[in-house]
Amino acid sequence: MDHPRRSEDRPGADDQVSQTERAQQAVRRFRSELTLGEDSIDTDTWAGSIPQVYGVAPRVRVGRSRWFNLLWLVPIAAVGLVVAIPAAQGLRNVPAVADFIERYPGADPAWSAGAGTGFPAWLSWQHFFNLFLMVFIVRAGLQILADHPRLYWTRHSTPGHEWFRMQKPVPEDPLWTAKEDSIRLPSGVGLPGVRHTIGLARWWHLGTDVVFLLNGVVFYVLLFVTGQWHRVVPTSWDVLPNAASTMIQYLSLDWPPEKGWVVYNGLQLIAYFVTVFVAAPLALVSGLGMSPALSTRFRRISKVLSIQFARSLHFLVMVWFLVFIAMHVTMVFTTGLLNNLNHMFAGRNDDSWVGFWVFAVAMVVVGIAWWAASPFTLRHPRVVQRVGSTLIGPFERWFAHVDAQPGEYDESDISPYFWHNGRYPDSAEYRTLADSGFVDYRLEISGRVEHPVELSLEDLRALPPHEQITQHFCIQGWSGVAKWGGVSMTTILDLVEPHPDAEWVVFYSFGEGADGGIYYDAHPIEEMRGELAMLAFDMNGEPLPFGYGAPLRLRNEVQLGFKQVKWIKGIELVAGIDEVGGGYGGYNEDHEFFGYRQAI
Ligand SMILES: Nc1nc2c(c(=O)[nH]1)N[C@H]1C(S)=C(S)[C@@H](COP(=O)(O)O)O[C@H]1N2
Ligand SMILES: [Mo]
Repeated sequence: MDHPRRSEDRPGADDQVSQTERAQQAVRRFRSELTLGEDSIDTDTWAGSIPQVYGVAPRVRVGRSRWFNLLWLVPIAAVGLVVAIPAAQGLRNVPAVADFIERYPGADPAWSAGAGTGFPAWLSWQHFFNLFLMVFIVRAGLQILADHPRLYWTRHSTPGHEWFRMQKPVPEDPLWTAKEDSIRLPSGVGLPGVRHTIGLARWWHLGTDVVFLLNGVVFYVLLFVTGQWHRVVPTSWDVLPNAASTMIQYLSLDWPPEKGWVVYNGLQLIAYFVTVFVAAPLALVSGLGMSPALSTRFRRISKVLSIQFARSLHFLVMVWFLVFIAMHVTMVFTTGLLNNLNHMFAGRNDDSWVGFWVFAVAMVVVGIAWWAASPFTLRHPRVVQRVGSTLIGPFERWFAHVDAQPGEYDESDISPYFWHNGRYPDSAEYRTLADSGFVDYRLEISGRVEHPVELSLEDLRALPPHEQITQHFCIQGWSGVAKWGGVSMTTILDLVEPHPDAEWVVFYSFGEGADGGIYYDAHPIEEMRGELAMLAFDMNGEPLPFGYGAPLRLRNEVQLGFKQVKWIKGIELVAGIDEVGGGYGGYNEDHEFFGYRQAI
C-alpha cells in the first residue's frame, strides 16, 4: 500500500517529528478557533443575523414558466359555491335526482351495525390527542418547508423546475445559497416561526410524529378490537351513491338528517377512511422517503419515490389534512353543533351544553399550547433539542446503520444544478492558499491516532482513488446528484491508525459558521468506515470548485448535507463529542440546535 508521509517513507526522523508536531499543533489551534453556541435565541442575531424576510404567496407553476397564485383559490371557491348552491337546489327539483336521493338518503345504518351506537371514551381521547398533536406537526412541517420553500417532482431541485414555490424565483447569482433562499413565517403559523429555525422545527415535527404514530397504533388496534372500524371502513358500494347524494343535499343547503351517533353518511365515511387509512400511512411513508439513510439503502424504491417526490407527496398529504380539518369543523358547526360536540366530547346523544363546555376547555388547552410553543422554543431551544433527540434519536441512530453502497446512480443521473449552501470562507489564510492553487495546502490530521500526518493535495491524489456518484440531502429539503472523486475515509483511517478510544472523527473548516468561529462537524468513526464515506477533491470530473468546498470536502451519504464539511483544513479523532466546541457534535448542533445524527 502506498503510504506517503508515514515514517517508513520519510527521508529523516526529524522531518517526521516536525510533521507530527505540526499536525498536532495545527489541530490544537483549530479547536481554539471554535465558538460555543448560545442557549437561547435572539431573533436579531439568530443564524448570523439573517434578516427576517417573508416569502411570497404560494404559487403553482402552470406550463413552463407561468405561475398561478393560490390566493386566487379563495374567490374561485366563493364563486364556485355561489354557482353550486343554486345548481344543487335546481337539481333536487329534477324528479330523477329526487328519486335518487330518496333511494340513497346518505347513510345506511346497516353499515356500522357491527360498531354499536355512540362513541367510547377512548375514541374521544384519541380524537383529542390527534387534533392536539396535529397543531404542532403541521406548524413545524410548514416551518421545515419554509427553509426551502420550493417543491419539485425530481431529485434535481433545479431552479425554475419547481412546481410549487412561496419564494421569488432564484436569483442569477451563481453563489446563491439555500440559506439565503429560506423565508420566515408568521410566528403563530410556523413553529417557531423565525427564519431558518429548521433544526428546532424538526425536533417538534419528528418528536410529535413519534407520539402521533404511537397514538395511531393504539387507535388502529382499538378500532379493530372494539369493532369501531365498521364506522370508518366502507364495506358496501352503496357508500358511493350515498356520498353523491349527501354532497347534493349539503350543497343545496337542505341538510340530510344527522345520524352520526349511529352511522356516518357516505361522504363522512369516505373522508374518514381516506384520512385514517390512506393519508396517515402515506404521511409516514412519504416522510421516511426523505431520509438520506433509507433512500440510500432502499435504492429501488427511492429511484422512483425520490426525496423530492416524497416531499411533494408529504406536502399534498398535509393539504389533504388541512382541507379535511376545515370541512370537518365546518360540518360540525353547521349540522347541529351541540349534538355533534356531545358525541365526540361527552359521549352523549342530546342537545345539552356538556359537550360544548368540554370542547371549550379542550380548545383553551390547544390555544395555550399553540400560543406558548414558539416563545418557549426560542427561550429554551436546548430543551427542545434534548427532548426531540430523546424521542427521535433512537431511530436516527438505527437508520444510520444502513449498508450504504455505491452504484446507485450513473453519470446520466448527475444534476444539472447543484445548490450551494453555508457561509463561504473569506479568511486571508484561505485566500492566500486559493490564490496559489492550493500548492501550499496541508490537510492536518491528528488527535487520538498513532500517526498524525500532514497531507498536501499531491499526497492525497497519490493515495488509492475513490469515486462515487451519490445524492446529497440538505436538511433544508433540496437534493442533487454529483460525482465525487477523492480518497475513501477508510484509506485515511488506515494511514493514521486511530487509537482504540477514538470514537468520533471531527472535520474542521477554513470557513466560519454563520455566527463566527470555524465550521466543524463530527461523525461516528464506524460511519467513516462506510463505503460511501470519503474526502472529495474532485466534483463531476473537475477539481472541486470554490463554492462546493475547494480544496477538500467530506461526503458521508447516510447523513444530511450540513454534516458534509466543506473547505476542510484539518481532521481530529476524539473520544467524545463533548470535548469539542459547544459539545453538541458540530457547528449547527452547537449554534442552531441540530442533531448530531441526522439519518432521517
Ligand atoms: N464549512 C462549511 N461546510 C458546510 C457548510 C458550511 O456552512 N460551512 N454548509 C453545509 C450544508 S448545510 C450543506 S447542505 C452542504 C452544501 O454543500 P454544497 O454547497 O456543495 O451543495 O455543505 C455543508 N458544509
Ligand atoms: Mo444544508
